[in-house]
Amino acid sequence: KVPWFPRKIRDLDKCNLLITKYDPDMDQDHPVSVYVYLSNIARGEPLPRVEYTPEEVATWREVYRTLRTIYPDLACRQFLGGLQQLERECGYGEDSIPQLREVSAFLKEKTGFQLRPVAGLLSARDFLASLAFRVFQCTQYIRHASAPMHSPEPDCCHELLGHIPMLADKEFAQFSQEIGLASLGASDEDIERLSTLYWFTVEFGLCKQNGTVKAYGAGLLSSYGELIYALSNEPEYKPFNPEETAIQPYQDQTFQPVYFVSESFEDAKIKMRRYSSSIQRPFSVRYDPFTCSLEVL
Ligand code: H2B
Ligand code: FE
Repeated sequence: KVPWFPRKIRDLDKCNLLITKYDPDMDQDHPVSVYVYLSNIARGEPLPRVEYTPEEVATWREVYRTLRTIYPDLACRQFLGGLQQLERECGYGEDSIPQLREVSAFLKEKTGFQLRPVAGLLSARDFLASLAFRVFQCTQYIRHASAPMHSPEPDCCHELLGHIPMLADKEFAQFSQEIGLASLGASDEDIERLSTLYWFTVEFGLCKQNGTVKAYGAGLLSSYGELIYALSNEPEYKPFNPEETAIQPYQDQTFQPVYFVSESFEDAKIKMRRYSSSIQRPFSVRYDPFTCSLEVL
């Protein structure tokens, strides 16, 4: 039996299964900020504007300033290009936390991606399904002020600094959507493998550029400590190869012991495509960008 999957963009209203991985009552080491709990945004409603407190803006400033200094050396070209555009055209900077509404409008013009606010970690299936529609589910709250350099859960520093600059790149946007399309109606085992691939590419991926290894994964680009570590000579590097990468165990509590390096985005996309087409499904899907819906063949 094929698991249910969204066919139209408004079906994403049903892709809202939140996972409680880090229960603040259980894990006293990770204080969480007071979440901005978001009701499901009904179709067509504008993204809510958040009035961040001065303390929250101070957290953002510290994160932005610290990371911004190391990006030129360690981030890939596409990321740097995206970030510069966001700084010029979308008010990115250390003085204020960008509003999702503006960032979403910016992305829509660059790559057709749009943001949807989400109150925390979503199930892998729901999260990946939204990518098929070029919708990125994005948290809007910020990490707790007592731990500005670390957040166990995705927060707006991770999304806005790690993910958004990459999603402004056409090729990367395509890569992300294709992982999403491959996930629709897939078995739980295939979702697990696609999540692992997502983890080692979109979150922790490295790629070669002009003979040097650079970071493109959002988990790296939003963590000062791990970004430096990943590009030091401590961790192990393996060439990105979906069959192998998909079954590599990963760490979500500490730094990764191993990172996968792609020759280029082009190369990663071709390999992922080949992998995705090997996933057995009794149907195939095609995305119709005019109606933002899927044709299931
Ligand atoms: N949910 C949210 N809100 N943000 C993410 O970045 C995210 C998620 N990543 N759910 C997903 C899971 C990822 O770890 C993969 C697909 O499992
Ligand atoms: Fe992420």
